[in-house]
Amino acid sequence: MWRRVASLSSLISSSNSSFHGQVPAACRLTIWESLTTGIAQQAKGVSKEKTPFITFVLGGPGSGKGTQCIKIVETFGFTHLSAGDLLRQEIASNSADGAMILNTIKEGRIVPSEVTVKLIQKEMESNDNHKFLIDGFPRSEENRIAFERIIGAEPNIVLFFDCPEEEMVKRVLNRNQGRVDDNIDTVRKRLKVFEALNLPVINYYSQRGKLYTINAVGTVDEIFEQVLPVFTASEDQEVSAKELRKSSWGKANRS
Ligand code: UP5
Ligand code: MG
Repeated sequence: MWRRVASLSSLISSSNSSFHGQVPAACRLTIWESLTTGIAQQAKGVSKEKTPFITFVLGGPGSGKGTQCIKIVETFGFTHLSAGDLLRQEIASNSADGAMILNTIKEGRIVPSEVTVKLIQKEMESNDNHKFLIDGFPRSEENRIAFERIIGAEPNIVLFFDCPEEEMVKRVLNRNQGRVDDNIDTVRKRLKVFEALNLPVINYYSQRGKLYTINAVGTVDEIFEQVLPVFTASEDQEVSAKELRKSSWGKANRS
């Protein structure tokens, strides 16, 4: 199994050539490390029998996060929590924070961390699934630290959809779903915020060996082909960790 993991690692490791931002070369995948970290920790802010398996899905506006999350859900049975969608639901429900959230999104800025993390926490708590795809979050170091403080967990995997700016702008402006932030002025602001605040988070996870960089140019299926092995490898690891626990339990009971 170790050898299999190592070979998968090299197959899906992030390559510098496909990165359009500033993530350094040291983006090697350490699947085993990221999985065992997740298995060892218990999320204090989410009371569950099973330890959550958390994937953060990052990338600039229009990089295809939501589109790929739908396919990951279909194939691997995750629960998809889009931070942007949760915030838009708050606006639609006329909650106390609705007006503030709407103004922040129109400006392409980041909603205060506490607000977003509480929405994510509520969804995680009320869901029976233990596998979560958290899409479009954390967007800043402050977001990341707030998540760790409130939820008490780190992600097992971080996916980064790496896409050139002109492609992201084209996709967002062609979307036509009536989003208040899908106009050229706000898109430019969103891109600036992404570069200034989200890239440091991506660098952080790269240094922690948790980052999987996906080249987000191509058809939806071509991009998903790169995503597949990340989760196939992690599923294998979940099974092997379970077997490991079972066999050490057996040994303990025999002695
Ligand atoms: N499309 C997708 N893949 C394609 C492909 N391979 N080829 C061609 N077209 C492709 O895709 C965008 C469009 O491109 C779609 O029309 C799709 O069909 C097409 P999508 O999958 O929706 O991309 P995604 O990366 O999800 O883009 P999105 O615009 O949702 O990303 P953002 O990160 O900008 O938006 P989000 O909803 O996460 O956040 C919006 C705002 O909320 C933020 O700007 C911020 O103000 C606020 N926010 C916070 O403050 N905090 C948070 O934690 C989250 C959000
Ligand atoms: Mg989205």
